[in-house]
Amino acid sequence: MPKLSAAKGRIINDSRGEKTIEVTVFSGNAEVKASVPSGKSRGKREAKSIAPENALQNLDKITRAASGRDFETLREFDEFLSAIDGTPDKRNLGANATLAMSMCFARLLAGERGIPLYELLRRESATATPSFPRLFVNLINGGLHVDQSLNPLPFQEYLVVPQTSSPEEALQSTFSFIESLRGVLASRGSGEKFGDEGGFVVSGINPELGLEILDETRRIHDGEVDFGIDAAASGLYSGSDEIYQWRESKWKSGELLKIYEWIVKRYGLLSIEDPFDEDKEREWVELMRSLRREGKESVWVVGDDLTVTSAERVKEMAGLGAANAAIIKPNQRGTISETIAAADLARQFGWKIIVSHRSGETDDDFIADLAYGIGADGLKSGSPLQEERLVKYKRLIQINKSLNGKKQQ
Ligand code: 2PG
Ligand code: MG
Repeated sequence: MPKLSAAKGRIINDSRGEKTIEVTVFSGNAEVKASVPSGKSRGKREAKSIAPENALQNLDKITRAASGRDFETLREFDEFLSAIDGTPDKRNLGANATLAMSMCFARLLAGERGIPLYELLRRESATATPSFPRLFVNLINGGLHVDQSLNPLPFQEYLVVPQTSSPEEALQSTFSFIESLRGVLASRGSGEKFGDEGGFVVSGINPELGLEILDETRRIHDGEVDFGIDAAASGLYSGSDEIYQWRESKWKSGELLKIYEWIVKRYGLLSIEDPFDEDKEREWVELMRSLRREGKESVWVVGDDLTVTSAERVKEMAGLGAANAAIIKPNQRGTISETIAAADLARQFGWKIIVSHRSGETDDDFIADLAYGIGADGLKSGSPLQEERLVKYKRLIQINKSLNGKKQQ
């Protein structure tokens, strides 16, 4: 089993131009690397990343504590990380430091066993059958992911979801959708501006406008696609007056519910992520009930800030009936095995799972192996116009090619 001999790290820039860490771990002759992303619209219950400089300082502490130890499984290594951190949210070592180490260890183990990373991750899961996820591609960026001087739309993400699980077809459909979307935006006089995840920026205050534009594009697009949104509503919520607000617009929760009911009907939405604040579970339950009443229970009501990739939170929210799908983000937990445990539990409750990037990304493609290996229903990785997002989609295609190669042998 891999023994860690050293870990060294450096500070790199993420896709937003902010600092993050890249870690290299050495074990015998092997050398592996991992870098970690960072979010902007973070849930308050997420594991805590710390300043990159401090996270790097903790690498030595981790390798010293690991010296001479054998770890048989990723879970064993991750439990060791959690134990030396000693807090429920990894604030001592930093969730960025623990995640980078956990990712490196997974790569070391896979290398030592001579199996692909996705296969190692499959074996870490209790319930997984590998399969290709559908792509959830954020093509219109809004909310906090956009320079506010551009007057972005209220919802953070307007997602296009090609109706195929072939990664090649899905990516091709996405690129051709983008070309048509460019035409539609130009005809509306909207110049090309981009948000944090490489999607287009549309100025306006009406939350429906992003869907209207995608729908106009869908009518000329050659290929079947669904739509989703991430309202990222915790960022819209003002607790003191119990109101959701975006610039001059204000909505009570009941009014927001009406908007969701309408757009589900109007655009046949596949998914709604973070429709309400992370602490307003009752509002989520209301939405689930209303969708059921309307015969729309197949819509994915997706927890992100609500569930923060925590098995505990997933269990609690499933008990309340607050959602039926979960975003799975490794840096919300800080280790890969805890991330997989949350995904496993969500699936046991019959939920859909969507593995996701963060708005500040690196060129690490780990989440593609994760999504395929644990058989996630979706992979959310932003617009392929941004290289840091595209590498994840390309990795899925590479996995597919390697599987087809094997079949032909
Ligand atoms: C989200 C993410 C990623 P952030 O809310 O789902 O798209 O954004 O990384 O800023 O939390
Ligand atoms: Mg989200």
